[in-house]
Amino acid sequence: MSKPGILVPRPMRDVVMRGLEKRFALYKTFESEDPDRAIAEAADHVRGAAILGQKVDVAFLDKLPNLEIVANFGVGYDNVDAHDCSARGIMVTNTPDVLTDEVADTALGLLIMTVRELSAAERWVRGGSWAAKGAFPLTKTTLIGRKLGILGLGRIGKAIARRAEAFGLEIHYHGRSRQAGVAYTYHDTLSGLAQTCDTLMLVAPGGEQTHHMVDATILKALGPDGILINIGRGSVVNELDLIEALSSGTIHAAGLDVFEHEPNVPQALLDLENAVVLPHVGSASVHTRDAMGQLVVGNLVSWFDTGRAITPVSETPQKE
Ligand code: 8YV
Repeated sequence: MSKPGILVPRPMRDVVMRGLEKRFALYKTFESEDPDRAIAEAADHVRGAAILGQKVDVAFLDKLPNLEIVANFGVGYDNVDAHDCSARGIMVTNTPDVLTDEVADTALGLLIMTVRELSAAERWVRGGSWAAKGAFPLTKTTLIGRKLGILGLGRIGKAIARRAEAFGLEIHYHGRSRQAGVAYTYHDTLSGLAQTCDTLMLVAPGGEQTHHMVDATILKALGPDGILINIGRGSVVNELDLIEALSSGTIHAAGLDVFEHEPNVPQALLDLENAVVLPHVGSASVHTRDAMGQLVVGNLVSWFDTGRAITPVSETPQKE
């Protein structure tokens, strides 16, 4: 029997390429000078796709009449229109769990960097200011006694909460519904959460439902001592409102791993001393990215061996 065809529109980690090459006929259309033509030529043979960030929408699906499964590299899959896939009977998988601890660790690191101004402090040493000017100014904010509000208490949100508990923070959350078996304080609105807390940790997925949820009103509710951390998706925050809030002192500081138009970060944000910016590195260790890659391969192999995926997304549940 011929090997199932897998579309790989963008280069992926070695662990993915090697894993897929063993089992499938790969269509690495990024190698073509005309990727659109390469996709059209491969289309009839393609039964699966390994996806890294690019849009999987109706236009994409229309090109691939025999597609059975979209294996997304990443836990977030706002790049994939999972409802359209579901309507066509196409399985969608993501890479949960294997990145939870890495992203939660990064989130706590970013929070401490932001509250204690650690990137500015490092620049102080490297720029010679320690020797030239003396001690780095005391930070106006401390982690001690903060009230942490988490938007999106999923697997990663809970791992962040567990770590934050160890730091002695009081934990609150907002999400679509109150969660059973969770001792943290639930708020049924985001503005209620922001009003109560001085630290807001965004772990929400991207997509229409969360687009610009954090805007001028929420930032005002967070207040002048407020710290905003975004480890989820840039689209959740209205970046212009955030720049204004940071410039005017509406909130104290922000730590951002994700942005609205990655990899582009507005110059106005880069110019602000009270913004700590990271280049979307939440899960970005070799260990964790390899584990994510293995799960992409595992989902495709499992699908074509057994008709079952390992980690289907909620819109395309496994049929029993
Ligand atoms: C990756 C992520 O940056 O898993 C996610 O949702 O945002 C990150 O782990 C992404 O998968 C693209 O490499």
